[in-house]
Amino acid sequence: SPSCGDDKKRRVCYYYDPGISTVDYGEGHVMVPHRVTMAHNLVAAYGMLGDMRRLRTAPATAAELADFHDEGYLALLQDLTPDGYHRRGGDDDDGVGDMARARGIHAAEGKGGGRGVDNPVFDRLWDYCLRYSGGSLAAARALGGGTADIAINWSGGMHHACRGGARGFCYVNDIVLAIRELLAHFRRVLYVDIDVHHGDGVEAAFEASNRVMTVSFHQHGGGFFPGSGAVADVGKKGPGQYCALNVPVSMGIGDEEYHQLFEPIMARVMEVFQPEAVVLQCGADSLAGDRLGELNLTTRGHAQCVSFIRSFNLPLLLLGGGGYTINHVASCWCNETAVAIGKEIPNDIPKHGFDVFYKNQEYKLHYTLETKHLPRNRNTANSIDAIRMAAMANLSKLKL
Ligand code: TV1
Ligand code: CA
Ligand code: ZN
Repeated sequence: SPSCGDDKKRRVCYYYDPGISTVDYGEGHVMVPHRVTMAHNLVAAYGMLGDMRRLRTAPATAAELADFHDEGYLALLQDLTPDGYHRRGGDDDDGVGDMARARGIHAAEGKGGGRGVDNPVFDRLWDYCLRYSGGSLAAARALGGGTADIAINWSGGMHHACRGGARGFCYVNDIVLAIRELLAHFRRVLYVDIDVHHGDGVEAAFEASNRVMTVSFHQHGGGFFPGSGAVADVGKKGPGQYCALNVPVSMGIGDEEYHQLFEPIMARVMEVFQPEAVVLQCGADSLAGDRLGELNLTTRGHAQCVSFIRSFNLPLLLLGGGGYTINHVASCWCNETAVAIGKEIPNDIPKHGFDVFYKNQEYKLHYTLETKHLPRNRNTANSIDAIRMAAMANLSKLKL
């Protein structure tokens, strides 16, 4: 089947920390960590846990996070409490103060209309950061130590977090931490990001390096967050220039056009960059019917990215990321777990404790939506060709 790539088996390590299952960004927030628990329960219901090794995942330590993050920011993350006060005292006491706001964190505004804040302080925030980062670090170590061919952490993939602050629902950048771990074992690491948003935090962290290439596919234009990641954006002059590649698309792109970009561009990236390991951020907000994203990928089209990257047979780290229609997200990551293992799984969702969540997709893994509910495709054959040619031109300038 085209969605499974080659049939060769891989040693897959799977990291799931149940400690994230009850984490709550606050009422009405679109980011729901529980979707990872739903994915995990689906993976279990399909009988896939026995096909993977599950190694102990310990929460990361503050010292491990300090490998990338600013110590002052980490101290603040640890110190803030949801009621808007500090555990140990910091700046003024007007709730989540100026110091926090400067770091991108805000008191959750419970009352009033409109959308809430992107990065609220919630209960067990620090513990949550340690757990999802611990999973990505453990996964990177399994690949670095050669004990796994593919390592999975669906709770990771928080690509917007910066060295000194939170951004776009991301507080700690587990991807940067994992890549830094991989760099201890591999000469060159490729980062690929199919989340609907630009992977700006990871791109910025490795902007000056020619040992890490970052490639992001994302929705762009019309004020879509974060707004960066134009095709001309290849990084500052220096050794890392052209080691950042951006593939912006317009709303409504479907599987066929997406893969007219993804496959030729990624095949060329593999040729020119010759990575020794790959990190694939599998943000599921690029799926059709997402609450935030406006692309039209199916679960098969999304998984085709995973199987295409897998077919290069390099140590591969699979991470989660965005994804805001949570039954779609769980279906997507469960199916991609099957792709990682190299197993065919039936389309009928098995009966399990969470199957009610899949009622409005008729209990099918590969859900379908009515065309009238989908955003109009604003891409044209010409615009796709132009983006592919511009991306290829950038790649031809990469000299290592
Ligand atoms: C609380 C409650 C927060 C409801 C945030 C959508 C909400 C959004 C909410 C939301 C929302 C964004 C911005 C505007 C920047 C702001 C995990 C100038 C219905 C990786 C992050 C998107 C995506 C941030 C993260 C974006 C990821 N969109 N409802 N917030 N300000 N923020 O546009 O890449 O998926 O939307
Ligand atoms: Ca992206
Ligand atoms: Zn996203």
